[in-house]
Amino acid sequence: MNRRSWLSRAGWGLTAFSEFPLWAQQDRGDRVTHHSVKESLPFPSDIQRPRYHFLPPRNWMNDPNGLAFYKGEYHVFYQHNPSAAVWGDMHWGHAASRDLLQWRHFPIALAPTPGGYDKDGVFSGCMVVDGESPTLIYTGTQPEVQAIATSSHPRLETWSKWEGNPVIPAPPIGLEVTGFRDPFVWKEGPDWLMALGSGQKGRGGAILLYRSADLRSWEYLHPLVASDDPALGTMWECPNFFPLGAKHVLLFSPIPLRKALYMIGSYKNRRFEMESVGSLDDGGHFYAPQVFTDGANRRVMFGWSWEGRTEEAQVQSGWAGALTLPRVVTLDPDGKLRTEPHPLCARLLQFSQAVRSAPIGEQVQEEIAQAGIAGNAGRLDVTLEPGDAREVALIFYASPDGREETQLLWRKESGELVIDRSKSSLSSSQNTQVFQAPLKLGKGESLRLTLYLDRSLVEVYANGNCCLTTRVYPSLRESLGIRVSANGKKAILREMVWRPIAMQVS
Ligand code: DQQ
Repeated sequence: MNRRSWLSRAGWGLTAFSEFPLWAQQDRGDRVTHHSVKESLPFPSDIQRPRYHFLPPRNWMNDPNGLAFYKGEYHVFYQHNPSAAVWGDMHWGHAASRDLLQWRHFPIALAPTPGGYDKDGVFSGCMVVDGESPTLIYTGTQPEVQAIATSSHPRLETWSKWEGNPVIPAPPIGLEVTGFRDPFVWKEGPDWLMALGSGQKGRGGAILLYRSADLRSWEYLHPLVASDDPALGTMWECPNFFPLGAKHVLLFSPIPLRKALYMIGSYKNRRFEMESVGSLDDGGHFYAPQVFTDGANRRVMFGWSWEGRTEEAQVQSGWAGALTLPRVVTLDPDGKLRTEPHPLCARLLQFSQAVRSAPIGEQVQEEIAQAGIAGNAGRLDVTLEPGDAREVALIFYASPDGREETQLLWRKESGELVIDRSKSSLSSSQNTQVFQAPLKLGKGESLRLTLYLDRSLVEVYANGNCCLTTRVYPSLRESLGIRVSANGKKAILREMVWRPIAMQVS
């Protein structure tokens, strides 16, 4: 395994453009259950609920499922507990969007059938279109089996489970598996192929490969890829497998690593040979992503951003879990995976406020404040030249009295970008663990940061090659301040641009 390739690759840099027709496209008047503006603000006094990341109207969500662009609309299905803000009683929630940003929430797409093969939960899966027939392929529990459902509804609002389910009733004979779930299906010539998350007892993670002619009758072929490296976990959840440039990419979420990894390699004779492995996101709150192809043929990824607070705090707030922004996945010319926010994200933003070329010191704080740069819902672009500094910091969500603040630090010596949440919240219900991503800067290279701040959900993109999704829960309404600091005399703030968001989405 190429250890150096553990560096995650992420992109940054969007051109903002301003206005967006708010909820104008939302209510087409043909459904009574569509979100109205009023319904979209179910938690008016909650200062931690994200405003522009996707999340259900209420209660729990985890992995994105069945992502698809179908008949001009983007569809997101997701693991959902409809009756509480904690994991359990897994259903598939469903929403659709024309722009990947504003969503109409639909009724539950799939629910457990009492006494059936999915009585204990409708777990993760994907969607394909089989001729004219949109089909969901998912895991039913307990035990873990694979099943399908089809829809003839033009907007995919109603689904029927196939009467012959489950389509794969048990793991292959002779394999002792540590898990058997989360089908990812694609078409290859006349065949449907399925990559299934698994692991071999006493060995390590594995992805099992199946083949079918009709999505109903499946034949086990062999492991698409398997590992006996303990550093890569014991069971690989939520696989995604797709061609990218001249290579193939596998995404998976290994138990017990609590992060999502990618492998780049070659695919021959229906076996995947891994050439490099890396982390998709190092912020500690990104898991089980899914990739689909958008209207312009881009590979687009949504990840699940889980909470970083206690279950009690989740239940009290009435919601838990969100999706990241959609990220475009590409291969760099040097063969590394890059993820950056989808160009449509620029539509979220409005006018900008900026500070340019100022030495980092007391004066610059004045300039930032005078420019009106402050807030908790928008995009912040910052270019810093560290000069002789061993450490530079971008501080956000800072209260005027200094009691709350979140620090993003670049450390020269360790070559790391660190997110320090130890002072993020006065509430003890927040997990304050520190997260870091490797980030070495070449001689004279600037630190280029793009942050999407959305109340408790923060996405950081740095220098086109690292990405951190992190949750923080400031408790004070006035924790909105933004500052920079450096422990050297030559550090310069080359540019700071703040673009607040222009619309209310969640
Ligand atoms: N979440 C689902 C499983 C999947 C896991 C259950 C990953 O299908 O393996 O909610 O978070």
